[in-house]
Amino acid sequence: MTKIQFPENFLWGGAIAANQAEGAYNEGGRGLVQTDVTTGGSVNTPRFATYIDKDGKAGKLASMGHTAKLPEGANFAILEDEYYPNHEAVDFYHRYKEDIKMFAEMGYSIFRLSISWARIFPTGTETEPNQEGLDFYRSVFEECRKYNIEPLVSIWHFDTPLALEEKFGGWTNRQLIDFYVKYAETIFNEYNGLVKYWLTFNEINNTVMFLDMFGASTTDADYQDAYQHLHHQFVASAKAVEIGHKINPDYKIGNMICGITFYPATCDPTDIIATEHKWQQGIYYCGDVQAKGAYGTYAKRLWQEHGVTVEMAEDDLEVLAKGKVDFYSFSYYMSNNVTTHEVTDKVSGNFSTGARNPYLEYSDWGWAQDPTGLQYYLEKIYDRYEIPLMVVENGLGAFDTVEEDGSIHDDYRIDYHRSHIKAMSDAIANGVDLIAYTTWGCIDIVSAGTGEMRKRYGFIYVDKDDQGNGSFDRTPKDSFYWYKKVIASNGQDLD
Ligand code: P53
Repeated sequence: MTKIQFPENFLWGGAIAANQAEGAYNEGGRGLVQTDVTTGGSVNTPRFATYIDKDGKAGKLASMGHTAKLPEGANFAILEDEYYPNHEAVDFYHRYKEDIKMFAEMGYSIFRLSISWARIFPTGTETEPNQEGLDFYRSVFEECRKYNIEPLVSIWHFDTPLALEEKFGGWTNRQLIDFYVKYAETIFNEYNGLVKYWLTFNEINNTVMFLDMFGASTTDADYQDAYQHLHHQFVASAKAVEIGHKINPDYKIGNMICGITFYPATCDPTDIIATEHKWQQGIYYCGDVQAKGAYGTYAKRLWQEHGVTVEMAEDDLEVLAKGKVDFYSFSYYMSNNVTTHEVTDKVSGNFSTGARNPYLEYSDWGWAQDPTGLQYYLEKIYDRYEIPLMVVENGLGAFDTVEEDGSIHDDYRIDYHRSHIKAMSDAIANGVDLIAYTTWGCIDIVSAGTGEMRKRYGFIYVDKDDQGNGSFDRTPKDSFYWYKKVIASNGQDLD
């Protein structure tokens, strides 16, 4: 076995997102976002976005999958008899000092969080930013700096202000580019000197990657919207990169891809091609634009397959070429099998689709646990772009049991991280320039996919259940003390 080896200045830490952690959804002048009108779900029940239709009647539509549309004349609404888990989330908004102190105790040198756009520009179109929102994040970043923790800031983590969704129809509307760029420019200026590392769009590729994984309900019109939506986000991201570098040439600005490793389920050559095409559609499509500054050669085929015409402004391609990211970041949870054959043993569970891999174990939510898939992804992507990489999400969503004495023995989570850290070390030994690892949900937060609390990722337990009951008290799990040792030994001590 290769010796575990991480570079001396490797950044260790954890990651959260504003809408899943902060709560305080109607405090500090914050505007609404989609998760504020989204109910809780479970592994088999979708989350629903709630609305009032033009006749004043309440309704709900499945919120994930990106293809559901509000009925004509309806408006998103918070309904009295529904429970919305993100409203309070885990109250990071009021408890960030306590939380960051615990991250520091684990030895973090980096902490990934997102800024909530709607705290800065509540409806997205204001001419002046909301001072209370700016002050909140300043205070969070100062708290990080107190402990020498480098903030890694996601500018957008699935949380476009709801008003932009309703009035402009969201990202299929080109006008969103300017609203986003203004927001990005505002925070680049505001936090100059406090923040160095930025990510433009969290899991930008979800918009297309999951389309054909949700089955036959997807239409060509959905593809048209998805590719247009993405083109606007690419231009917005590229413009933000250029402006960020002008504001501070030392800013390091990255992209963020939902990294799923795709394997052919059989060695039938048609499965090999289908798998390569899935990499192109799901993973490379966005990575190529953001890291190489141009659409891949296969993009035309992808558009043609669904009769898509991406509308571009005259200088868009030039903007993309000038707005290449400084590093490539991604989340990694699982691999997936691709096949052209009929699948009898299908994986179920939210977001995990395709043929079951008999060599792997699956989580309680159906996600394949595959550390070698992480090594594969790291080596493949580094070979393609040769720019520094960051793993900015990785973790195991699992049920935890609190023992009578209050301790939480989460050895399954420790095993998961241990094997993935080894995989990263193997990739580094093979020449990959990996610079950071932020585990997902350093603290328990609301699940994005299911809205559950019981799907826990944290090294810190939060006493809150799926109905919102609990003290919100924080307790270190066994993994907390384990990760502390890992960081202190720069990845050497994984026992
Ligand atoms: P949850 C799907 C597949 C892979 C990652 O997910 C995904 C999703 C969308 O849910 O999202 C990322 O909470 C995302 C985080 C999210 C995390 O993975 O559904 O960036 O916001 O919480 C884990 O278990």
